[in-house]
Amino acid sequence: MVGFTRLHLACGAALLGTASTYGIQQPMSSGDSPMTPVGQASKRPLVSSKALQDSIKGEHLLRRAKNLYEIAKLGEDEYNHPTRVIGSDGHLGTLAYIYSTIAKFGDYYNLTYQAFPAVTGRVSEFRLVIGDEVPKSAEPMSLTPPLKTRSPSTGCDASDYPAALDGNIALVMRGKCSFGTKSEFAGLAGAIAAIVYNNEEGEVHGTLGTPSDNHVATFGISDAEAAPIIKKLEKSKTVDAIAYIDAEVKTTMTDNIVAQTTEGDPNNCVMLGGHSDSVPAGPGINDDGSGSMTLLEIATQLTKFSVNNCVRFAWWAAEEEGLLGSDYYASTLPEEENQKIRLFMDYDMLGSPNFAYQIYNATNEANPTGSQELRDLYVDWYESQGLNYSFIPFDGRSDYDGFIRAGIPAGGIATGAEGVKTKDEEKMYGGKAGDWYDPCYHQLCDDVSNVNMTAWELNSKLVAHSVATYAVSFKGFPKRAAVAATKAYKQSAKYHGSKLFI
Ligand code: DPN
Ligand code: ZN
Repeated sequence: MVGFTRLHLACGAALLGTASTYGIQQPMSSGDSPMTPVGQASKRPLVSSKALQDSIKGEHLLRRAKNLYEIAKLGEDEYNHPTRVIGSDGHLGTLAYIYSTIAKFGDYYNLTYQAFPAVTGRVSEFRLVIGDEVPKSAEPMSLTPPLKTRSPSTGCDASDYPAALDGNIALVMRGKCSFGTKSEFAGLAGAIAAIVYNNEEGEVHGTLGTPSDNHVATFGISDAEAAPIIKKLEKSKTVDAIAYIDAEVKTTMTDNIVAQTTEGDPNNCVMLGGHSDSVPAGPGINDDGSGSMTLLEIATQLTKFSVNNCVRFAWWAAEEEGLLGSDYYASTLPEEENQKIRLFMDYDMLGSPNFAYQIYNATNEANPTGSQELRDLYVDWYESQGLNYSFIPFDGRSDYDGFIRAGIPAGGIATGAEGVKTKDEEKMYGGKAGDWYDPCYHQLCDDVSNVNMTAWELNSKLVAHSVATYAVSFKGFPKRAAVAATKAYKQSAKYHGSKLFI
């Protein structure tokens, strides 16, 4: 075990285990030390996009990525490989690294931990046999309970689940309502398990979302593997099946870190975030070491400047468990605090090895007004650099989700996860068509070598541009409207992080 104590500290308190505990090198040359002493704010020049962009250096980012990998190794005792998953020493070390880096800047930032409960699931073993077949696509849903027919509809009404289901396994089509709702109805009807089959092509990588006592063990299977079973069911009404899952759902306390400039109009904040955690499988250096270290570097460089508007940085925890930290933050903001956030910018996966320059296609039609102005800021910047860019769906795959649902304009950039690069994109960005944008996505090999430094440095400059632009002025940026979750977004978002929930 590493010598690390869990920390919950108020801003300014002494740190018990700082980054130096781990032999982590701070990039001193990147401007950590020459901080303007407290009370001399006026002596700092007003931030400009050019100055902040110029301060971004690939070597500083790389140093931080290496630090993060060393921190991920703290997870080895428990996981046998580097990881920064919540609850691990790798994640606690990440939080200490971020916190201690920002704490050095004294009262330039108001720095806080926000603790919240994160519900996590673990499936140690499972087996599903339907008829004589073992469906290859069978995958237990995240947050499925352990194990404690038939329903041909989408199963979104209790009446879709007949009494005959008691003691049996429900087979339900995907669609219309969440997987969690289906599992709950199946449980209430006495089913011992539920299988949701895809209503479109492919496998179902789903999550049940917020746990309920009525949830039953739930699997997803592909449309192709469901088709013959449905045929049999149409003929014979029942098919023999065996389901087994050994799983656990538990609650871990973890923390978001939020740092806000003490200077700048506190009623008009530009907010940005990346996630501090990784999946259990690996160290998460691109996902989202890239975004979270870009934020740390920009928060460092920003201390050389003064700002007109408040700048608020967030490092979310438990993104990989379903955007839990950002959801908690956005959904618990009092109305008055919600109104102070002019926009939220999401920075998750900025240096994928087989990258594309992706911009979330966040329109004002489907999202809070201002989202599109942010989208266009990214467009203008890539165009000004003579670079190509691609719009990608704004459908709930990262931490912007809670903000949009809370009525706050949002957007962001990314470089791609498990998606496959097209021929056109190969022409636009180089790399390799047919391969994933990030071939190490959610795997052990997401290490320091899994970051394309050109893409990461360039995107970090764009992040710097976005921060500096709004730190100086919101001129031309739409005023905040009252909180009203956007219906169009709610209808189109089908992801909650990397998992489908509907
Ligand atoms: N939210 C990312 C993850 O943490 O798995 C994946 C992702 C990022 C997907 C950005 C699309 C865009
Ligand atoms: Zn991520």
